[in-house]
Amino acid sequence: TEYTGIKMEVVSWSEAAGKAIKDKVGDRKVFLVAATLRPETMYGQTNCFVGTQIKYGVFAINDQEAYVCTYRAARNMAFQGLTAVRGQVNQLTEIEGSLLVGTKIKAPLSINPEVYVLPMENVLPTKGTGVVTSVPSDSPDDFQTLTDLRKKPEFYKIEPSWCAYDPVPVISTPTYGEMIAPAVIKQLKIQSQKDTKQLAEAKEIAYKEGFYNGTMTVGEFKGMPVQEAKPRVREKLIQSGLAFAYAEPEGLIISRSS
Ligand code: ZZB
Repeated sequence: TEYTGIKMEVVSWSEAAGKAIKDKVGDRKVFLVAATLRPETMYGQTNCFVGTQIKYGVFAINDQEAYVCTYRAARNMAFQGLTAVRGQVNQLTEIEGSLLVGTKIKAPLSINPEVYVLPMENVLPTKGTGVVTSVPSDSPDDFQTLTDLRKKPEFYKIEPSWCAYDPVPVISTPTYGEMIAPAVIKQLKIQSQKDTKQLAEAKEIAYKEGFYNGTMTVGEFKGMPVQEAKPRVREKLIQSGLAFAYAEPEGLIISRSS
């Protein structure tokens, strides 16, 4: 699987993450790195998700930059030539996902340029980087999780202001209008992020609908079919240093339909 690694620069750490990380990274800029298959939706990012129980590492990529992701992802990146020394993983420290919640980060290309890190129950430690950028307009998982968090912020131990950004329309389709994810969530009568079976079906529908029938409604490629805009947005992100190509070795992937 060929992902795009989105570099979300830390603007301010949560109190707990600040204590755990600040003096461990030297002068490096630190980025949470999200793996996405939908670079064209980055205009609509409203937050970012981590798994509260997942162990993340902070990895030195070189003397200037450090990435926050799972060890597994850092190792793959090292073998894809993204680190100063090929194949070499330099872990500066480790941190649990729960402590990252509340950190403020930059969201490349997004209408909301700075967003917060929030908890999601269904983040898989075995896929991508373990960091998921959230586009609730086009990802049913993201829409449902954001809805859950907004209903019960105390339960999820978050400040209401961290999940205050509304979904931003990015893609329109003839069948689902200007926001696919909330429409599919409603159609399948999904109630919570615990409805994982229906959410997998919703994701499948949303992927197909967006890719084959979607038209961009924002950004530089507004009016263009998603199929044509997707590689262009990706290229633009990579050229401007906001993202990089990240491949996941075949056979280790939890398949989309499973
Ligand atoms: C932004 C985005 C916008 C995404 C969208 C999807 C959609 P797949 O197809 O199963 O490989 N993701 C990435 N890593 C993880 C993880 N560790 N655990 C859970 N979810 C993860 O899934 C790839 C997509 O799943 C990625 O693309 C990411 O969310 C999420 F509008 O990034 B995506 C209809 C989907 N729309």
